[in-house]
Amino acid sequence: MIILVLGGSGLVGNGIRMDCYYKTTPDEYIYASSSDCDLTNEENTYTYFETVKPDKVIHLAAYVGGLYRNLNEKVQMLNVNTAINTNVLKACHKYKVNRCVCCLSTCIFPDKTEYPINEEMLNDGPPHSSNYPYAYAKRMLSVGCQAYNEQYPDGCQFICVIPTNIYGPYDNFDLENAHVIPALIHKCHLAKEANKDFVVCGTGKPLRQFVFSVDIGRMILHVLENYIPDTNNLIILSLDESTEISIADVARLIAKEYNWEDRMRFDLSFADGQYKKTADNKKWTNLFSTINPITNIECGIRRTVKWFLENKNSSIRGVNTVVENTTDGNTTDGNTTDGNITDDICCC
Ligand code: GFB
Repeated sequence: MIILVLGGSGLVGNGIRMDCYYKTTPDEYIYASSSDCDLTNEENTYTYFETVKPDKVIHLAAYVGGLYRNLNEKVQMLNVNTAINTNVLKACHKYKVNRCVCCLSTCIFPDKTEYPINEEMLNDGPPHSSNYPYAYAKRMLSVGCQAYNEQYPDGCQFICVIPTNIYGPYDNFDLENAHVIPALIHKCHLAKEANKDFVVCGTGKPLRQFVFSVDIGRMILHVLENYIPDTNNLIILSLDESTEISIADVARLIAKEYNWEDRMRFDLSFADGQYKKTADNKKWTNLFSTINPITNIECGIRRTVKWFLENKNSSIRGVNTVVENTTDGNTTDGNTTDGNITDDICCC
């Protein structure tokens, strides 16, 4: 079997690479980055699928970023993601792929809603104002998956996984565009080096559920292999809602790794974005109780800081490689996966 991982050179693509559980599989995994194929271009996408002839696809390619990139690049978030998703679904159908797992994010759910959020609540209202273009582009991806599944029941089976905030090695650590954990790891590192304050954006009050990239990699592989489609092909991937943590506490865990807690302060001139998006993982635990995310936030942050320090002089996105407007799941192009994939990443 050929498993094609689109956006495979990024955070989640490497999470899949680093997962021990499925390493024994006889399948051939192809990790594609935007330097292998421009998925915003229909012809390029078809040519690439014709060449690779994938049996199954894991679709991670997206134009993504943290809160501040979403606030500053609304048009790209909508247009680039819509183009990619349209071409990927068309190609999976045209080249008779038998199963495609697409990756969304819990920011797609309504902002004004009951908590915890579950898979049935997707269209109960608009997403948060800070990221609606990205959220609607991802909602349209789930609409596309449903439409193909209903019109071509014997065709490619499309499934959508919906992770909470993901973090880990091989992330984008760009100071402006990155998500909160990689951005703060980079900022705290620079602050300590320069003997300056470690500045956290906003009030630190918002709450998030974080899941480690290797755990998400395993969960996605499990869905690819074992998920039996039901009426609603959506499944939230998350730790339990009791693991929800404030941004201030996350920042403290990062500062602790640098022994720089006393120099932490908040810059209230920055936006807080969505206050919370508490997700319910009951559908997952009911279906797959044996495969649960195992990495707690303390351990995950310690491993990500360790990876950052070990690789800061080689190619880390957003640190010493220019973050181009690529679509590899917020990665820069090419050789980021050449970083040393050490097995010690697998066990805490
Ligand atoms: O991870 P993040 O950028 O995304 O930000 P969201 C989370 C929170 O961290 C916000 C605070 O409340 C920020 O104010 N924060 C503090 C920081 N310091 C920093 C910093 O230096 N950088 C960043 N980025 N945040 C995204 C969506 O929302 O979640 C995306 O916009 C995607 O589309 C992603 O869904 C998973 O969790 O707010």
